[in-house]
Order: sequence, then structure tokens, then C-alpha cells
Amino acid sequence: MIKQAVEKSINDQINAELYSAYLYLSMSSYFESKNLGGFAHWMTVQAKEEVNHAMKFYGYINERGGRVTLKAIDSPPVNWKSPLDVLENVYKHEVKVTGLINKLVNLARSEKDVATENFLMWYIDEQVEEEASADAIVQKLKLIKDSANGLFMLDHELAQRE
Ligand code: OFO
Repeated sequence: MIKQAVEKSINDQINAELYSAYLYLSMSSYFESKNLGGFAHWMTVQAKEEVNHAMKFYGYINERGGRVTLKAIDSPPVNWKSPLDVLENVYKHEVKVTGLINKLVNLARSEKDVATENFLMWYIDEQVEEEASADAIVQKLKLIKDSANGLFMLDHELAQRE
């Protein structure tokens, strides 16, 4: 049986993951409005990944005999200044989520919940990837600066994400 404090924090994390999905869908829609279909596609794939992250936590609470309690999801922003602004915000958001996962690990440790600590290791690895992939696009956008050609090529590259 999962301890109450751990169950509550994982429920909060489900909300945070679903907020991430909302945020990335909103970003996808921003890119659609700018006719950057590749960026929009990348963000949609990212949003789906976030739903998967939430569902993995959902399954875990159930598996441990806990109760999932869903809370309201905040509205994400709608507008950004530029593609670089969007991706810098993705990166910032992922760093924040990494902090939340780290806090969960610390809680599992202090509650001596080894199973949860072990379960969370998947998220630790995933966050390394999430931060790296957002940062890679930020760096490319910084290189591209105001080049329409560069943006077009990056958009094409991001359209290939599976
Ligand atoms: Fe779920 O990793 Fe991003 O937020």
C-alpha cells in the first residue's frame, strides 16, 4: 500500500505532467499560427509524451493500491515573442519539472519507499533527455538568428520527429 504523502505528491505530479501537455499543445498551436508545421508537430509529439508520463504515474498509483485524484489543470500561456522564446520556455519548464521529480525522489527516500524511488528512476533519465532535446533546439535557434532559410530548414528537421 502506498503511503499517503507519496500518493498525494504523485497525484500532484500527474497534474504537473498534464499541465505540461497543455502547455506544449498551446505552443503547438502558436507554431501552427505561424505556419511552422514542423515545430508544431514536434510540440504535439512532446504533448503526447507528457500524457504518457501522467499515465505512467496513474498506473503506478493504482498498482500500489492508491487512489488517483485529478485536479483542475491551469490554463497555459497563448502567445510568445518568437520560436526562440517558445523553446527557451520549454527548456525552463523542463528544468522545473526535473526539480519536481527530484523532490519526489527525496520524499520517497524519507518515507523509505524503495519501490517508488526505483520507479522514479525512469523519470530521472527521461528528464535528462527532455532538457537536452529542448536545449539542442534552443542552441540551433540561436545559431540561426534571423535567417528565414535556417528556420525553414529547422522546421523541416523537426517535422521528422516520430
Ligand atoms: Fe514529463 O517531462 Fe516534460 O514536463
